[in-house]
Amino acid sequence: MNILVTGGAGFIGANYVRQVLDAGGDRIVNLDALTYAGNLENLAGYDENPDYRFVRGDIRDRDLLDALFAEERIEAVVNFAAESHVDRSIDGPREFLEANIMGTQCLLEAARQAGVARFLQVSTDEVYGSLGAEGLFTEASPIQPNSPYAASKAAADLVCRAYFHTYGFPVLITRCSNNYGPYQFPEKLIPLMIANALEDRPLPVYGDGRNVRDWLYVADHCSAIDTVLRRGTPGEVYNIGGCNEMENIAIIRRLLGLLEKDESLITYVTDRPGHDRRYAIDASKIERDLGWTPAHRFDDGIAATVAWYLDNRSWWESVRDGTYQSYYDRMYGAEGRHGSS
Ligand code: NAD
Ligand code: TDX
Repeated sequence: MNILVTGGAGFIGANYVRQVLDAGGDRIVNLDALTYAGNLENLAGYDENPDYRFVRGDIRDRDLLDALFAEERIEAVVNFAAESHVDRSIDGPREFLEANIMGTQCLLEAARQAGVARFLQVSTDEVYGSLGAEGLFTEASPIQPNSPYAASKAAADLVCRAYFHTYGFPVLITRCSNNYGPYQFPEKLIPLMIANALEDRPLPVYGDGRNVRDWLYVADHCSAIDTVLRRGTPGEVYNIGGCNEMENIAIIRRLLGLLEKDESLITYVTDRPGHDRRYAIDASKIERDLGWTPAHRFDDGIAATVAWYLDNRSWWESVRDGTYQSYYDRMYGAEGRHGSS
């Protein structure tokens, strides 16, 4: 297939591009705006692959999309492109709404006009809001987003839904739980804690540290996306998860253990506003209908992730300077919202 991957220079997109090109048999055009989160280092070595082309551009650029769909004879789209960090969305919601909602609509419209056969929207469990101590999100759970990021992803999902129902455009939606693994930008919990611990810097734990996330190794998310892209039923939503709920503080203690660092680095800071308490995914539909299950156990995935950050120190050190550093200071510095409490 000729696949347009958007946001393929980010964390999950780059892992997906690698996985598909390594498997062979498809051509990938990777369209990425290279925001602070996009990094071509994530695809180092793939530039020479004849089945791969990188294009720098925005999913809101309709003329560029029309040209790409025509010249590359795109048959399928996988839309990873998005602003993805909850804390940044609290700091500045507007770009999230513009990129994630209007960007998705622009991409949908261009793909529809071009007669694309499959359009997969990479969404998130955050569109369902927060769970109490019991229960799991199913595909039928109400959409109740709580952060500007989650609201922007929920709105994009609804636009996708409307394109299926109104135009019969073959949209598939996946909603995955928290990912971890190589190439994750060190603003997200796991890589941030690894990098800070390796530099003997404080590990900022929001609130009481007992919020629960359901962690999935990124390669498993990518294999699930690929399964849905090729075999999912248009118009359907598929939850993706690892059945691996953990409190943040337990993850942090595990990382400190693997890195042989002291727990005195743990620093409780002011909670994230509107912080969702618990996410947990019921992924029985994708298992039942498409036969997908995760291939990596958490113990193995987290050990591989820590090993990757140890082996690729120059990767995360270089993304921690410049723009990222000034953002980091604003969020966590003395006057930042997350200053120590
Ligand atoms: P990321 O922030 O690492 O990467 C996003 C990529 O999109 C970057 O390369 C960026 O340059 C690009 N991008 C942003 N805006 C763009 C635009 N307007 N046009 C073109 N490119 C643009 O994000 P990620 O963690 O890899 O997440 C990828 C997708 O998966 C997102 O849609 C996110 O909502 C979703 N998701 C993420 C997780 C997770 O745990 N990280 C879980 C479920 C779903
Ligand atoms: O410094 C921190 N301290 C802390 O306690 C950071 C960055 C996070 N946290 C907490 C907040 C959350 O409870 O850790 C948990 C995970 O935080 P993030 O890594 O920011 O992820 P989350 O907010 O759960 O959202 C992620 O999963 C769903 C991704 O960033 C989204 O893109 C995805 O849709």
